[in-house]
Amino acid sequence: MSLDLFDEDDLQQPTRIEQFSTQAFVLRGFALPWVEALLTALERVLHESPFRHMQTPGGFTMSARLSSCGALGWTSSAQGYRYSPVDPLSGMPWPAIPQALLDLAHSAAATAGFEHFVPDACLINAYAPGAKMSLHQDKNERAYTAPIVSISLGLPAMFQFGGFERSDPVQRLSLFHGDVVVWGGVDRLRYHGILPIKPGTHSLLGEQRINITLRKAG
Ligand code: MD3
Ligand code: FE
Repeated sequence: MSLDLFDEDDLQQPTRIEQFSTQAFVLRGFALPWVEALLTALERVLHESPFRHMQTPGGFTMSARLSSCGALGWTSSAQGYRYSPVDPLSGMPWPAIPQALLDLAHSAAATAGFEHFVPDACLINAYAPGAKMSLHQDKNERAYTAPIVSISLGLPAMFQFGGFERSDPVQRLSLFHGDVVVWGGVDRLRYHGILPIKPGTHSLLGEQRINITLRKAG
């Protein structure tokens, strides 16, 4: 007699969900089946709207490079941050959000309990080793009822999430290639950031981390 330890059903791992706050979840490896499609889609988006460094309103240069796709993209200047329907680099509308990203975001949001998520803004951050994102709140979106879905690719990162004041204590969480974070509701306005990326080389993405966030901004 043989035990059927490797039944077909076992080949598709169930989603490992880690709840790190009331309405904040990490879906470990959720994006792995989509990675090839995502990288192909990203290549097309970045050809039209390449990564660029942004200036903060305080006059600093952000260490992560940024691009966007969707009806609204993120822009920043001495005047402040805002969502814009036009890419200031090309003078054209941002590229559409690729279908693979819409599907993944919808499915990840539903898995975390947020039904009917239809994003209209997608920010793409590229971190070289040493790049970071200081503690901040995401509060330029009009709809705080919608969640944000974040996809991590490439080098790992140490994510920080805090409270509702910058000075509140922070918890740390490691994010790896293929992890998807979904947060919304009561956790939507928490301060969060990324510690400086450690040097390394990822087998698919090389010396970088890419983070894709899908939002309902308009
Ligand atoms: C917020 N990006 O683009 S997203 C950003 O990994 C941004 O590039 C980071 O912050 C990045 O605005 C982090 C992931 C995230 C995860 C959990 C959160 C943000 C969160 C929980 C509460 C609030
Ligand atoms: Fe953020």
